[in-house]
Amino acid sequence: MRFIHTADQHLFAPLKTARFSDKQQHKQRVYEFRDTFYRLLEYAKTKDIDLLFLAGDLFDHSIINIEEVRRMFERLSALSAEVFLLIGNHDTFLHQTAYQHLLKTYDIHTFSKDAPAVHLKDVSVYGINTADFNQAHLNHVASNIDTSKSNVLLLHGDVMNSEDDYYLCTVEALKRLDFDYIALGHIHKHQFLADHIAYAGNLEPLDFSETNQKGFIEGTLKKQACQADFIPFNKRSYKIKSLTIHDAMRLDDIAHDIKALFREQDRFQHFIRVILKGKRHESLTLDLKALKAALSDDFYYLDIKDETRSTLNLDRLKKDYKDTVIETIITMYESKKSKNDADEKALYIALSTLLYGKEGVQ
Ligand SMILES: [Mn+2]
Repeated sequence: MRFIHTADQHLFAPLKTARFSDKQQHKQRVYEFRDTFYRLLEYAKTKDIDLLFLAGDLFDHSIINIEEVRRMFERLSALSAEVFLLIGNHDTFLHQTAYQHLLKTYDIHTFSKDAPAVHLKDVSVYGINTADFNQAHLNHVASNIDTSKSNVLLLHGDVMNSEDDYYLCTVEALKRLDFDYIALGHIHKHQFLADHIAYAGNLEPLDFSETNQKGFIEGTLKKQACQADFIPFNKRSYKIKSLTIHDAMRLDDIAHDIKALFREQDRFQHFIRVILKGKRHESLTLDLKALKAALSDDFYYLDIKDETRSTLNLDRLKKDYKDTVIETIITMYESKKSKNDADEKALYIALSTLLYGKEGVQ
């Protein structure tokens, strides 16, 4: 039997940490999450998938529209595959009666504490929702399986870091159980913990903390010989590169080099962050807004971080500009008790503007 294991779609999540510059782009991205999931369902049809495992956090609980959920379930029920939905820590609203009713209406298999198993002809699928998990319950479920059939377990939580709020148990404990495949959700980085135990990861990355490839797991379920592979599937990626500049470079040169870091198809497709490092000339105000604006037609999404150092020498300036506002500003900065990055940035912008004026991008 062919299966697909996917998790953590976080559909309709507000994507607060991705820092979109405009509302339209944010909205487009929210719908891309859904569209990638729909694309996966189309893929499942073409591959004659028998079993679709949704290992939790299909939705994100913040703001959800029941009609969107209903339409999603309608799509799922149109598949010839049997669909199994586990409830993670982000979509606990699915425990509510209205949603449980919808799931039933659309023939989507779910799990509860009292009914953790779905028995089909050759396979039994078990699931413990995040809210229902405890070790004794897992042991109880595992001890009652029929080992003459193929058995699958769906779980949503952490099995690597015992400090996580949703820690379940160790990987070793899972390996000791008699399941032929264990489909995990919660950790967004896809990984195999054994040949038959895997996190699928999420389908589309949420923000710059998720730069690894995204996708799902496709496999063939066999008694004690499960074969499964990761399939890349995301539409967009988050990519981070650094650019070391030198003090002879002006804003135009920097803009040119930022663009040259990426292939054209990547610039127009992905979320890109460039970290500027190295030394900038003391006369250069690194106006990131101006730089981004100059490159806005060349990138789908561009974020620039400034970690450069100025060639300005504060001690020399204090001497050269004694009894002027320049000396005053430097002295004020130096006497400030708790200084942060923003203070330093403000100081250098003020000084280079006073000394050299402001520069734009041609
Ligand atoms: Mn989760």
